[in-house]
Amino acid sequence: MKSYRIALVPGDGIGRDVTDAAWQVLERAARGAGFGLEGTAFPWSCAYYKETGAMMPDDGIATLRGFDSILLGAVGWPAQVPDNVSLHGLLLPIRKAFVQYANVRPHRLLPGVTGPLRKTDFDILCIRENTEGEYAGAGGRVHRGGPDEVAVETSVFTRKGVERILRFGFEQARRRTGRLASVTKSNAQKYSMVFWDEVTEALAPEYPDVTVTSYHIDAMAARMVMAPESLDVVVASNLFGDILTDLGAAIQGGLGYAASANLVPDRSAPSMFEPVHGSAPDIAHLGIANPIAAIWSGAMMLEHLGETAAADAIMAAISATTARGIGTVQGREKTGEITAAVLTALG
Ligand code: GGG
Repeated sequence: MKSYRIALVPGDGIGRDVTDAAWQVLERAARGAGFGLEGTAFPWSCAYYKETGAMMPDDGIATLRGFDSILLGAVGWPAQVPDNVSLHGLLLPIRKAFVQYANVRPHRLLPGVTGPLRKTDFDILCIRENTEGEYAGAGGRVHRGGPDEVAVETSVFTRKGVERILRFGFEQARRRTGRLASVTKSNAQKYSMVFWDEVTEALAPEYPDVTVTSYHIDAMAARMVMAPESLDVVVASNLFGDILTDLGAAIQGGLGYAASANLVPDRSAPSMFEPVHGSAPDIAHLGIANPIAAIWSGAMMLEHLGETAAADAIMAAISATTARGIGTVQGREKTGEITAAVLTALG
């Protein structure tokens, strides 16, 4: 029987609650489809940092390299570890080390879920550049604490990095409705974002079947609220994509429904799958976190592994669950009840 090795990194807070839920569903779906999943859990988290002084061990990346995929929960426990330390100690190094350059985040309403908008017929695929840009970690501070203190955070946009994420966007658009929206702020940011626009224009002739339109980030934020049905594939830099996908989560009913895949498109290293939400320390381990985003992320993992039937079965089970109203009102059902309903729907 075919079997996949999955690294489980539940992380912090509700990351543990929702990863447990997703894993139950993934194991059931795998059994039903006749393949195996062998999960190995790693305790890397803020608690681990408090014990060891690092979010993961020195050989953490080398260890993860031996797996087919990584399923991550959430990172951050600001009362214990500053958020920038935890993010730059675990999530961002994994994305960068494996060159998981395409962060793919679908935004659409599940049956029975009511978002805040009157328009409900949208299906947006946000693609966020995931390895450089504004999260490159380049910069510094001088004259700390004094009146002349200066902080500089440098965005890094390489031709290789911009070209590969735009190509990925064009290819996704080609598979869907042939519409690509490229997001910049090239009126104000005259180096990096003008460069991004130039690369977009240079690639466009290679994809004559795709209509590409450039938007400024501010206009795109308004469009996602006012006319989400006008959008299909949206490609943006690391920071802009991070912000737009929380907006995308909001219009799809909340962060409890926002799934994501950090993809290595050429499969030369493991991809990582995680809900868009954070660790929500205020509700950690109360059993009230919505596990749907994590379960959906798990379905994206199976899709990436080539187990399309099992991925489709999970998505059908999620839809059947929300169509019954389960998991659609914040706090009404517990994490375990929503998971049980998805498992029942899966059969
Ligand atoms: N589920 C992943 C998680 O912990 N997200 C919190 C967060 O702020 N992530 C920043 C990022 O995606 O770059």
